[in-house]
Amino acid sequence: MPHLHDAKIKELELIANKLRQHVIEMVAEAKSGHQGGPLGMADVFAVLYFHILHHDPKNPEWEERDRLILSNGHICPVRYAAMAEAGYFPIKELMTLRKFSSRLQGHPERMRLPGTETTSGPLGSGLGQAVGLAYAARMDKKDWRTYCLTSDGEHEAGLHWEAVLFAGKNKLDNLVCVVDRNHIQIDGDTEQIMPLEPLREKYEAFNWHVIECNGNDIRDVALAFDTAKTIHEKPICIIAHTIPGRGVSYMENNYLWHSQPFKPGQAEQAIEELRVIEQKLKAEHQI
Ligand SMILES: Cc1ncc(C[n+]2csc(CCOP(=O)(O)OP(=O)(O)O)c2C)c(N)n1
Ligand SMILES: [Mg+2]
Repeated sequence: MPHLHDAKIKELELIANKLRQHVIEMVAEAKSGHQGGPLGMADVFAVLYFHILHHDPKNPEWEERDRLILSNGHICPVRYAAMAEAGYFPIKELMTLRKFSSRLQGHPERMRLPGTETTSGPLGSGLGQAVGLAYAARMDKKDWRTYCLTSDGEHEAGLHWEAVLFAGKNKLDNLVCVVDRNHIQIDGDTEQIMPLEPLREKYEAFNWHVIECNGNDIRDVALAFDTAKTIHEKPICIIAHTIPGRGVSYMENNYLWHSQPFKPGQAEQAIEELRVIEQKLKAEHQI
């Protein structure tokens, strides 16, 4: 099992913090967009783009790259932030989020932005696409892996479970489905609107290997992805338990921050709180 050194953990924690700051600045500038999911998933994106994925930001169509499918397209601000930090495009382009003719639309558009792999937004459809890619990789005897990020709310779509069935039947061990288990959707708590539990047991019943992790703990997230690479004969589901709005006190666990415009002063407060966390991380790690 690859061991992550403390220095690498700190580096990833600081990157996740930076991604969160970008998300706030982007959505504030756009005057619309999603905050809860992107902030909750910043640690997962930091680990993926800066530790797990085989990719080449200067050559997004590199044939051997791992494929990252963002099924819950609405959390794309954090993907754009991770891509910019990784070198896919200039960081200043992040401020064009949701603007007319921008490559960074409110939901990702593959033809506009190389590296996004799919156009997404209609929830429930990403895993089916990811399953197709993983199946094709196996047919072509390719080593690249497919990662599909999904939200908990989109598990209410029947289409998603068809893909779960197919992957389980075909033992797609080159496929990882990550669930952002943040317990919120637009209108409130998933368990009140359409209960998903027992989620782990559901995936296991469909012949998947399930790993649960604290999605806001870099070490735990990295361990989950590294462990996934060692699993054979089953597709892997990583249930990442996250806090929506992570890092901003007034947003955490409040479903209203799935998406809503900032009121005057709120974005500034969010940035201030994230900068305090950044300074604390730097002081702890003597950077
Ligand atoms: C098929 C489809 N139906 C409805 C929507 C509208 N929609 C966008 S986000 C969302 C909430 C889904 O919950 P989740 O993705 O868990 O929200 P988050 O945790 O990111 O706040 C809905 C219903 C959509 N994008 N696609
Ligand atoms: Mg959710």
